[in-house]
Amino acid sequence: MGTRIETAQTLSDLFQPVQLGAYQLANRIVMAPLTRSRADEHGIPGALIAEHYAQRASAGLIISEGVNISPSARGYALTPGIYDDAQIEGWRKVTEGVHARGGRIFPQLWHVGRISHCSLQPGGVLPVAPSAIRPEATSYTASGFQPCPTPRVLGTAEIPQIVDQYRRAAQNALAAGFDGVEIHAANGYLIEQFLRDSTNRRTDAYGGSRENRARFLLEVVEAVAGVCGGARTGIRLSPGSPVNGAALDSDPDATYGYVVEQLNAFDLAYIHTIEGVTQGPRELADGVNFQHLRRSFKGLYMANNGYDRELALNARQHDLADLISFGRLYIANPDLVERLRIGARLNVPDRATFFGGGAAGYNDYPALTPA
Ligand code: 8OZ
Repeated sequence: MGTRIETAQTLSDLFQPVQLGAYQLANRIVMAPLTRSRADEHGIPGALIAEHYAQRASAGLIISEGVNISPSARGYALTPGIYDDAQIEGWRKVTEGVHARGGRIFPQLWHVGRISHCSLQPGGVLPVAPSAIRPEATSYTASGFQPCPTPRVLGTAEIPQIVDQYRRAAQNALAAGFDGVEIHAANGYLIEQFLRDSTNRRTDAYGGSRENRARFLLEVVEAVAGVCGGARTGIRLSPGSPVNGAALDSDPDATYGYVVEQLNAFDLAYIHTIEGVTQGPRELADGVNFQHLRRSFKGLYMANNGYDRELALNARQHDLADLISFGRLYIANPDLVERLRIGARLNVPDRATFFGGGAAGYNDYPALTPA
């Protein structure tokens, strides 16, 4: 390459290998989970999706879009699943493509709970949730965005069945060649609906006290880590985000602090935290102390939300995070690691192609150097 002047930025350990649980990652840059609604109507990821992730394999780790753990887990049309053989086969091509380019990939295991619509549910039934509280939120159906209905309350005896669906999804993920899994416990979906006192009015062992509201989350973690091992398991949390009609917990620091302390028993690879409001400002987290969560947790801390090059370099320089995940920037920049490393200009994402459609606005964003 001839002589190159190393700047402080290119020497940042953001671009250096890091041990994350069972794996040495090539760098500390993570592709954040991004729902793009490009699977088929059976939730099977095809060649389009495989190409998309293969293009982004230079990330230290890719976390896939949310993946439905069961037919009832679905709240958005054309999102992929990981509960049947055809889906597992589809994912195998994804993981092979990423591995062939030296990357690592975890699927994000997802159950939407009440953020769904009868038209997306098997048999047209109501979506399920811890309590019968209708969210002020919409679900993306075959006929566009629709208001979510009042959900059906899960019976206590049904809850172990859902935990079991997570367990099987984790087994399927390993069968499909994934390197581990991330549990989606953020953004007002099922796990967080149990956790927050704003969305959980149960009077059984899964509601009431903080310990009871965290029970479902911890049972899911136990099941998934039991399959993958803690060193191949991560979890995503959004203590300060009121999205999907879920008002914040009345004491986020105490509730998520309790969760993180309990997670230490499972030796997870990481917590992946949305700092601030999902897809919104970083600042407005109603005083949630993310650094306290980080210090309470034994594994690595993966920070997310609105990071750019400068914020990410700063986070490493001042040791505010172990890894940084980028969502929006990864939509339009398949070679984001290289662009950040040399400070190159970034492609601008096109909102019109975020959800649904084909290769346009998905696989046609150029790399600096054509692959
Ligand atoms: C945007 C659109 C659809 C789903 C999340 C899985 O917020 C999502 C999601 C985001 O976690």
